[in-house]
Amino acid sequence: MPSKPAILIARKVFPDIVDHLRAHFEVEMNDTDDVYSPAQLIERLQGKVGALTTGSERIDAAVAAACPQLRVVANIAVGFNNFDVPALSAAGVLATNTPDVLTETTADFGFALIMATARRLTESEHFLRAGQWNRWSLDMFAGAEVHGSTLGILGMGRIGQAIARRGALGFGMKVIYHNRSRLDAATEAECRARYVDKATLLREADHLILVLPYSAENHHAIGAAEIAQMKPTATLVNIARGGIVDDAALAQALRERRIAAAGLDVFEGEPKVHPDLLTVPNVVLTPHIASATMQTRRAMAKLAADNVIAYLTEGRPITPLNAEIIGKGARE
Ligand code: 8YV
Repeated sequence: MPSKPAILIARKVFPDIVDHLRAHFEVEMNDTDDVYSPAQLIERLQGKVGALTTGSERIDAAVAAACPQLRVVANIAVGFNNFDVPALSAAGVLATNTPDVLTETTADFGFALIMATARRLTESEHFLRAGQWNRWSLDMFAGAEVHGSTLGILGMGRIGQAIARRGALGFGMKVIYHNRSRLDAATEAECRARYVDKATLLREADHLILVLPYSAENHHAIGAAEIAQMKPTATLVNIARGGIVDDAALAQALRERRIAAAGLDVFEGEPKVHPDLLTVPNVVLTPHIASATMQTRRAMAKLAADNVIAYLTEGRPITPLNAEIIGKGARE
């Protein structure tokens, strides 16, 4: 019997997803949560036709060239800035991501961070745990209103829209947004969101949340100059990607109270966190968990696996990023 084609799972995933893949492929899996070095990744990918990756594995022209049998890379993430998609297309490697299955869960978490940041949840908990709570006072940990305030959203894809709905319908917020391209009128109406330019967004938002994909153009889209345009009472939440915010500039602004507070789920160079962010009190810090419910993480892993299976068995991936190469230069 001919042996099955081989694939690599670059990070530990749920056992039943591995079994699902084993029905079709010889599966090699990184059984740890340690990220392969670039050299290890290339070594492990030798002879593999497919790979499941996460945001931590860089897949670019060098990887494609060093792994000539590789036909498909499936990211267990909606963001795909770890892929050089044009280079993969040029090399004939199909790339996929996991849109939709994480939208609502990630929007829930975005809202959790808005709430926690505005209402000083972790700062006040640390105070209590440290045994410092010995009396109550009228203005103790007084934060910013969320209901009825102005929610600013930078990046208005699926997740941005889901956050807009929560803000407008659940919290009676006035929602403004800025995006590379304006939404159609029906979607704007459904999200109850008004398009504004970036300067207006920065100036008017009481709570600004970042939900845009990372790209070289978006590097430090929020730096000292942008923070300076925000209200001193405003909060900033980043659930998008590290590198979109200049973390050093943000830490300084928080220390100097040039904005009230921030909530961060993603960091430049994570899992390292800028040391200055660890010492300012007015920031809520979480370790890149916006999509982390068991149900959603399972759905993401399943979709990535199904993309590999669908492409390698029938040539029809479910959520491709470069479908245009199929039949026109894709590796066979
Ligand atoms: C992932 C994310 O869990 O989907 C994304 O883009 O940021 C998270 O949901 C993370 O990137 C691991 O791949």
